[in-house]
Amino acid sequence: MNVNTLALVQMCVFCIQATSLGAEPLPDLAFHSSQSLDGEWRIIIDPYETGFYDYRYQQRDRSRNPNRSETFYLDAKPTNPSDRVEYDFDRSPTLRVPGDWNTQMPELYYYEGSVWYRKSFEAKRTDGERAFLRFGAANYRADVYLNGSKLGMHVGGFTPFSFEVTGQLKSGTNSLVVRVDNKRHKSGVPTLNTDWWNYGGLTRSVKLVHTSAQFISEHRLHLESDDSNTLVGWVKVEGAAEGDTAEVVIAELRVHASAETDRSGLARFRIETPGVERWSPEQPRLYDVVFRYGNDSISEPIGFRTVRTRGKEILLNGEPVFLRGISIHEELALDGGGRVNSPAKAKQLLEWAKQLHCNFVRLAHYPHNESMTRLADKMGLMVWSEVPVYWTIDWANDQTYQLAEQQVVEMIRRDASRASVIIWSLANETPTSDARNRFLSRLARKTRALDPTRLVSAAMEKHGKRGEPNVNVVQDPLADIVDVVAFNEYVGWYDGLPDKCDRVSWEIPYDKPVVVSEFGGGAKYGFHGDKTQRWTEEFQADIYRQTLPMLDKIDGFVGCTPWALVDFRSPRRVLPDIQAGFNRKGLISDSGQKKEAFYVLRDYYQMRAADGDE
Ligand code: GCB
Repeated sequence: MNVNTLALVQMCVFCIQATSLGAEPLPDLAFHSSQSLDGEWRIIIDPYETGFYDYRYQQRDRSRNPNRSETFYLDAKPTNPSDRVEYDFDRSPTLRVPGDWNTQMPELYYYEGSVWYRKSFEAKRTDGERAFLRFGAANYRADVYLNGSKLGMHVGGFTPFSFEVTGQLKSGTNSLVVRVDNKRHKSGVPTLNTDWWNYGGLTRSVKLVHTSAQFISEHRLHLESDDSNTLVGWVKVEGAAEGDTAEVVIAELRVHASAETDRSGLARFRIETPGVERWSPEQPRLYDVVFRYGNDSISEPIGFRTVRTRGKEILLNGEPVFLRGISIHEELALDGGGRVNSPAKAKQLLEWAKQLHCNFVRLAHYPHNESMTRLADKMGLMVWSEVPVYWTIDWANDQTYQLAEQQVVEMIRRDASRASVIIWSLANETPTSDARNRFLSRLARKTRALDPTRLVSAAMEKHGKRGEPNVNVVQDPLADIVDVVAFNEYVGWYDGLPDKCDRVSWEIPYDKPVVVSEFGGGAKYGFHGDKTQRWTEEFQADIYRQTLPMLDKIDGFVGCTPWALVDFRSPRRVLPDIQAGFNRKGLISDSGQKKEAFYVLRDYYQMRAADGDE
C-alpha cells in the first residue's frame, strides 16, 4: 500500500499533547497481590472537555470552598441547596472494565474524545504497606485522580502503567476517576491514520496492588546460551539496602539460589540447572519460578529457551526453525465484539491459530493484552510483539520518539519473562527517509539495550524494480539494523493478480533470515464465484495457493504471517455489502466462519510441520 498519500490527508488538529515522559516508569507489579477494580464503572461522556472546567475557579472563589468544584475528578456532591454541581457519577450510566467503549454503547461506536470513568471502592490501609494502581492499558491518554488528587497521566494505548497511591489511599471508600481520551494525534504513536478501529476506554484490567515497603519490582531469568544449562538474570528490589538477600527458587529443578543486592537494589544470578528442559512449541515446558526478598514473594511460570540468528536462519534452542505464523489483531467481533478483553477470547484466537498448525503468531500492530502472551507460553506459540509505529509517524518530532520508546519499554518490561516472545517488532510499513531511519535506529538500539535476548525486526515494504515488472526488491536501510528482514508482500492483491506470483522473482540482498510479515486479500465469507472475481472466497484462496510456492523459492525464507486471522473492524473499509466497516482479509469471518483460504494455509502448514519444516 502506498502510504505517502496518506500523509497528505493527515490533519494537524491535535498536534500538542502533554505526556508522562521523562519519569522512570513505575514497576509493572503484575505479580503482586491485588484487588480487582474491574466491573461496572460510572461514566460521563465529555466531548467538550467540560470535566476540566471549574466555574468557581473562574470566579476566583475556589480558595473559599475548593471542594465544591465543577471538575469531574472531584466526584463532588452538593451538600446544601446553594451548591450547584452539574454532574453526578452516582446517577450516570456505566461501562464495563476491561472493555472498549465503542462496542458497549451505540452512541460511542465512532466516538473519539473524552470519557470520565469513576469507580468507588473500599480499601484498607495497612501500616508499612505500599499501594499502587495498575492499569493494564487505556487508549489513548489517561488522566488519573484518586480522592480528588491527580496521580498523573499516561499516554499510549496498549501497555500497562501504574501510580503509587500509598499517600492518597483511604481506609474506607475511595473515589478513583480516570479521564480517558482516545483522540488521534498527528504526533501520536500510532498517528492519525491506521487500518484498525480506534477503540477507546479502559480496555484492560485495573487493579489496586499492595506491596511491602520493599518489594521485587522486576526480574529476568534466561538461558545463557544454546548449549549451556546456566540461567542468568537479576532481581530488582525497590527500596532495598545494599547487601540484602534476594532469592530464586525453582523447586522442580532443585534450585534455591541467593544473591546480594547492590547499591541500586539489583541482585544478579547465575544458576546451574542441569536437566533444565527447553521451552519449544512442541514442548512448551514452563517452570514455577519463585522470586523472594524478605516478606515479598512472587511466582510465575517461566519457560527457558534461546533464540538467535545464524546467517539466513532463525535458531530456536540452537536448531533452525520455520515460523508457521498468522497475523492477529486484538479483536474478536463475536459476542458484541471489540477489543479482546477476556482470557477466553484470547484463547479463541490462539486456538484458531493452532488449528492452522501455526507455531508462531504476529500480534499486530501493538502489544496485545497479557493473556495472549501468557497463553502463547502455555500453548506453544512463538510470538512477534509489535509497537504501533505504523505508516507515517512524525519522525522528526522528539516527543513522538519518546512515546514510541516508552511503549517499547513498557512492552518489554511486561513480557520479558515470556518464552513465547521471540521477536520485538519496532514498526510496520514505514516509508524510508533520513528522519525515519534515525528514529528507528535509535529505537532498535534502545530495544537491544533493554533486552539482548530476543530478535529485533520490523515489517518493511517491498518495491518493484525499475524497468523489470516481475522483479520485486526489498531494500531498506532498516534491513541493515534488524535481525530478521520482514516485509509485507501482497502480490495478487495490491500488486497485480494472483497469477503474477508465478512470474515474480525476489531480490533481498541481506545475509539475514526473511519473514513475509503480510500477504493476503479480501473475501466476504459465503460469497462464491470464479477465482478471478475479487472478494470471493475463491479469489482469496487462489492468492494463498499462488503465493505459498512463490515464497518457498525466496532465499532465506524462514516463515510468514499472512494477513490476517480474522476479519477486523476498520473505518477505512467502506465498500458496501462486502466490507461494511470490516477489513475482510481474515481467514475467518467476523462471525467466526472459516473461509476457503483458511484450509489452504492449514494444509500448507500441516505439510511443512510433517516435513519437519526443512
Ligand atoms: C498492510 C498493513 C495492515 C493493513 C493491510 C491491508 O500492509 O500493515 O495494517 O490492514 O495492509 O489490509 O491493507
